Amino acid sequence: MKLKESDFTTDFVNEIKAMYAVDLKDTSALEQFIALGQLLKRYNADNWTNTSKGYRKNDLKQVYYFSIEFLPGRLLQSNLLNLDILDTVSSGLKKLGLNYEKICQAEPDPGLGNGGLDRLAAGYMDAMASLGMAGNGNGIRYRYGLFKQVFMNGYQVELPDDWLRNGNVWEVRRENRACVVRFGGHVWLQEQADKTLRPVYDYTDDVLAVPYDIGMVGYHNGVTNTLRLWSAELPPSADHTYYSQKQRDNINDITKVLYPDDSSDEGRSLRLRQEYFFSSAGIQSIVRHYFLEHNNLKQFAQKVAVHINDTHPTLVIPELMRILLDEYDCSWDVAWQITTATMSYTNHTIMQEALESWPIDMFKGLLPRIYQIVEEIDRRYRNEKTPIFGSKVVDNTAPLGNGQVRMAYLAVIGSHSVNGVAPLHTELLKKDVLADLYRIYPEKFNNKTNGIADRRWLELANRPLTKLIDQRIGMNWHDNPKQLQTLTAFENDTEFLHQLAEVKLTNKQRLAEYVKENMNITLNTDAIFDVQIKRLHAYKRQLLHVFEIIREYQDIKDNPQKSVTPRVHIFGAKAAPSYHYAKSVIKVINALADLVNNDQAIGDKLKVVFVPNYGVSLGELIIPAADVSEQISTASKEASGTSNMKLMTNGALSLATLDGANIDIVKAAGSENEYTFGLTSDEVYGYYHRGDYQAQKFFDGNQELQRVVNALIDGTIPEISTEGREIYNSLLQYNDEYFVMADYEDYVAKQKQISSDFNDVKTWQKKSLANIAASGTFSADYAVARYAEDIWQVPFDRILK
Ligand code: OX2
Repeated sequence: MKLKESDFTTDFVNEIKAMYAVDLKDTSALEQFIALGQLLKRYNADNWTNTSKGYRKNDLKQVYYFSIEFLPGRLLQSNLLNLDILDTVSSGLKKLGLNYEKICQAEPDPGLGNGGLDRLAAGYMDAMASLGMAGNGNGIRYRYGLFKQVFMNGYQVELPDDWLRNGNVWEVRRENRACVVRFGGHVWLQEQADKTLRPVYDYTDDVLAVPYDIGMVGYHNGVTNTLRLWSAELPPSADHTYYSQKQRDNINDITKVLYPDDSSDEGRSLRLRQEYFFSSAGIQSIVRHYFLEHNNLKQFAQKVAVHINDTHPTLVIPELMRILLDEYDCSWDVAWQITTATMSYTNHTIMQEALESWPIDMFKGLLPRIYQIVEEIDRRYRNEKTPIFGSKVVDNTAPLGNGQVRMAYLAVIGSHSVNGVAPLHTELLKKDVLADLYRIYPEKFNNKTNGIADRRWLELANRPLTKLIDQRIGMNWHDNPKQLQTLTAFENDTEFLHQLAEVKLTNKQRLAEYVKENMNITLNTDAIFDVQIKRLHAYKRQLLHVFEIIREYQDIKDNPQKSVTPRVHIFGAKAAPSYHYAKSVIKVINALADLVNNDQAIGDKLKVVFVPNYGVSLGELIIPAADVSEQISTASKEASGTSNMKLMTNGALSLATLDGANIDIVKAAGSENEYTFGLTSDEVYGYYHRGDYQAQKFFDGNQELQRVVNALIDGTIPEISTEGREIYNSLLQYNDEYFVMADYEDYVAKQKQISSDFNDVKTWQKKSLANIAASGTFSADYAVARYAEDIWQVPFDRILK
């Protein structure tokens, strides 16, 4: 949009006056942020209205991306960038004597997700809008986010993430679009006048689903799509009907807190209610919207695509069936044809614990009509497939089995497309996790490698690098990130490589300032910044990284005179509140940090920083400062990974196993520009099949490893006697489920190589450049374009070369 700086400053001052009735100089940064957000919403109002009107007028096919979590990060800067008014607004604010950075930081970071899955969903919303595609998001408006992580005595403590405290300036409450979601009760079939049977629901617990819409602003294209988040409230009858406090609480609880856990059984019934709540509300609203422009269901699947982001929204399948059968009198076959043609599903993990299933009794009690429909899907599936594939295969893949409703199987059976998120992951789905279903429906399976919102992670998070790239190759890459590839022309340009190093230093200084101010640790910005940021999980193997730190520590202590390449090891990670092992690892890292950081003999040769409360905003600070990107999951376990892509585009070199999208990163940037190590996925499966992995053998055969592992239990690291022992036992008594011991030697060898290579600044920067140049292919714009072409069949405007 066009905006004159003087118009902006006038508008802003007026906005402040109207909202707060005080002078500008008396407002806080938070108030300034809210007023600015309000003003942007107004500036963008026509775009938002016209976008949805345009989709309706042209009767465009719409995609609805269902995800139980979205992790959008702060929106102020990305909205300013996408509206093309970032410079005008920041300089206008400066003219008014305000601090633009501070205003940006006053925005709360919505804690509406917990990791890569949710960040991916938010990135795809941005990409859909930027491609000019009719894409909508559908999720839950959690009153409280995941949790705010603080460390007390090195332990993770979870505080409530009250992100909505001051409201959410980007949202619009649309009470007139609310709908009722029913739980529990009895279902029976009532004969109608025309002798047909219709289900009738008695004694249900009704919940009002109220949508809050957030505008998803497209990049320089005037498009604004909608992310719709549902809030659970008392139904309209509440004024006339008595609701006990317990009933009220039950309703309010549905959207109160983001389910913090992917590893425990607690609150499972609440989680199931959350899943049905947003699935049902979303589908009801889609059907209602479809019938604004159509008077029969014939074109439904040509006009609507529903995407199931991991299994949590799988109940959209029986819910759409319910509406078609019970409210539109469709026959089963017609309803099933429409439903499967509409639905598509992405699987994000091969980890068994994340393949959701619900005890039938719980499911039936909470969702009796939906259960009847799932039973019928199951019955028909068995009847159709058993004669062809035999009862063993069908038993293993049917929606109902072992007393459970199996969500992943239901999602595959009820969708026309099933995709994994990196080539290796998709192959493992076909070969292992969903092998039987792949035999039955080979045509459904396809791969869509993940992508990241590069405008956020490069253009916004790393302004110095963006400026440098613009100077060299112009700005076309902003529209077509693959054009970053042209940077390779400068791979031997000493001046450019030097400038790259300067940019990195600037970003490291920025991070060092934050660390000094918030953690009182002084960082040596000449050191290698070695970064591991992701959820804390055994398979991601933060422990292997810990071993390297212990090794470095012992080495410096043993050889105080030896010259070493200084290191700063940086972690950011939240552990699920009930994930005991992960919390022990956090305690160990913090205790190790205390030991190392306070040892005079170590000085600034080695530092360990565990930044608390890692999230999108901290990622934006840490990632541009990274030299090394730790992507060290046990091969086969990380479906894709996305921090690997964000770090790559900011010029970090990957230290990586051949897992997930690491493989594709290495291919794109060239293996000479990354450090790969460890067992391959085939080797890991080899151990599984033979059953002959012996961690003890690796331990016995490597004295250095023995010393490192013993440091967990011999008092080297103070105050971890319980946690150290648990981890020690997980390795030696329980045979090291994630092959840390097997990969140790190769990992350490690569770490040593890094320490030596880092000293050759020019060669290092050349490798860094190769990463930046090759990173464009991991832009979410391309990923979403492929979803649109292959799966959703929705048109989009932008041509991506
Ligand atoms: C994550 C996967 O673990 C990660 O590898 C992937 O990059 C991300 O999803 C986005 O696809 N919960 N989180 C994930 O999967 C599940 C389930």
